[in-house]
Amino acid sequence: MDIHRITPGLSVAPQIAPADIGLAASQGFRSIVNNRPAGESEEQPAADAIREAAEAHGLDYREIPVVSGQVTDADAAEFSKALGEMKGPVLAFCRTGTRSATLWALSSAPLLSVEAILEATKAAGYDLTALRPRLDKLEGAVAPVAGGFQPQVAHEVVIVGGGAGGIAAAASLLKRQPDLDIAIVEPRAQHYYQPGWTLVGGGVFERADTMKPMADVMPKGVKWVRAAVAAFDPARSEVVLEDGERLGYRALICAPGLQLDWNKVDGLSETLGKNGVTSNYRFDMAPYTWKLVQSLDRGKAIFTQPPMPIKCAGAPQKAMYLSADAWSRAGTLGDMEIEFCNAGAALFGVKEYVPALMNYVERYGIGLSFQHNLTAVDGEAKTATFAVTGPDGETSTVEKRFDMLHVCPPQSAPDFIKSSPLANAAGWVEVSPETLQHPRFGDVFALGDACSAPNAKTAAAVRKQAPVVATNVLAALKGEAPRAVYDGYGSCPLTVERGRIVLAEFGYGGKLLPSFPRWLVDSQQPSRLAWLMKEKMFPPLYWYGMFKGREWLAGPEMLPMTPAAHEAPEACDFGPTQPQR
Ligand code: FAD
Ligand code: UQ1
Repeated sequence: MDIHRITPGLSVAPQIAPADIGLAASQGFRSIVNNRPAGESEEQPAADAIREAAEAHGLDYREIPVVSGQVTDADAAEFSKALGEMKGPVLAFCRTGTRSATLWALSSAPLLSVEAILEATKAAGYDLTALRPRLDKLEGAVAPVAGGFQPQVAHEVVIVGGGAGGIAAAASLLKRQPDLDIAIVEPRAQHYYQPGWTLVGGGVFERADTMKPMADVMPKGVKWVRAAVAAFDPARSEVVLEDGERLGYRALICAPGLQLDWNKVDGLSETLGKNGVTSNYRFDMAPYTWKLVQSLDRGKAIFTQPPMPIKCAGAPQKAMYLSADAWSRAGTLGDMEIEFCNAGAALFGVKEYVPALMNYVERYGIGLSFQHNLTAVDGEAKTATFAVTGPDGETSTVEKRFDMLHVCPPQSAPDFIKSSPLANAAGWVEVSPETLQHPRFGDVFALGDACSAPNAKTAAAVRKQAPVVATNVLAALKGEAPRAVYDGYGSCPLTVERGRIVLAEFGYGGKLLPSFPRWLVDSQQPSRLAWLMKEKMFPPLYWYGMFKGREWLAGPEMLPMTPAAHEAPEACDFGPTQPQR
């Protein structure tokens, strides 16, 4: 099969046979358009056989027959409409591919310049210079057809987000294929090392230690598109930027992080950063946590935790223990009343770590209030309101006074993800938890906080996810099934006191996955060595390990090649593939 790519959403080919359809599917095509009238020549395969093969492979199929040398504007309009309606990328064919290319050229003329059209078709192997007078007449003449092609740039891989997941995935891809064409779409000028914010709030790091210019973390060779993605058009393999520009891709990696929903708590945004209300979940606010801790020598401190999932589920407690430790060292702990108000029903989701944490809860005299969900804050009155769910399931409202309030905000998938075709019912980018490939769009992958995999949302998880995504994306680009699998690893270094950490490391189902032997770091006990790692080793592991493609202790587990994947190209579908063990 002789495929000529015109745009990321459309390729054209000379006559294809029913046997070619499986190969087309394995290369990522999701729809077939037949532009050849039936019975044009004797050797022409029956259209019905092609339709049946397409249907058998789950591809959309449509016939828009046009007579050679007589392509009409109405044909072009029908073709454009079909492209808008069918799943992409689309493979269109006729006897030589010229009619299909001509249909694209005519349908694109209202939107693209004539030069761009002629260049794109020439690059694909079709010289349509003879069409120039017709294209000149059409240029800009018709309002864009809904779903018609827009001017666009395309990359082999487009990554949404230049945070932990986006940069790590790019680094892992480049380690495997240094010349890969990758664009990262990221609007921010700064990259934040968020795991450091707990230590800023605990007076150990300066906030400047947790930030680098985005330009400095972009891997060499990657194109940084300084813009925000507004929408996804996975049927066409395109993302839409805020200004309406489109970016095409052969593989998409989504890593836009999650959204902090400050406004879901009434009055919170207005009072954050004053009146004793703070949060380590913000770069600019973490220093205020430490300032408050130092300035308080008596009174009531409340630490809140919203419903799961949140990023770094231990962070609300970490802020609390480090504050309590500081009051303890200052000799004022006895005059402080500390309360942990948690929307959930347990101190930590993996039961093995709870005893070590409870020791600290008792040592610091912390009151535990479960099923307490923060709903409102009145900064001036210094009161926090909670929706409290009782044992009978009934909800009541409880108001508490505070001198210091550390808020971990409610969190959800970014709005532009929630409203996209990539989202699952809960709003996250839907992925297979093992391969991190989208189950409906085989050229889409996701990692980090925005993906639906049920792991602990941490940078530690990203460190293990990035090599899995990189391996599977490269397989997908070759039309192969993904074979690298992620075990759900995530880690939460719980700073129980200044100088000691309970290093929780676990995978799917709460399975303990310690990186070190017990004699070195007993993960269920506070460890000095783990603190040393958090302070001295994890930042370089992040900046110079996972951002440089050095996959220390993070090599992905590979599934064996299935015989089918070896022998029959049509069996290694580019589409959704669950690993078979
Ligand atoms: P992020 O790193 O948040 O990056 C997302 C990126 O996407 C951002 O740069 C953003 O600008 C960009 N973006 C957003 N919208 C768009 C758009 N529309 N178009 C393009 N780009 C967009 N993890 C640990 O492993 N250990 C810890 O100790 C730890 N402690 C933490 C403590 C705190 C207080 C916090 C807040 C987090 C902590 N984490 C910790 C969690 C860790 O920081 C996150 O899990 C990790 O950063 C997730 O990476 P990500 O790439 O998914 O998201
Ligand atoms: C980790 O890999 C990581 O990201 C690089 C973190 O964030 C900075 C962490 O907090 C942790 C705990 C890990 C896990 C790494 C090891 C070696 C246990």
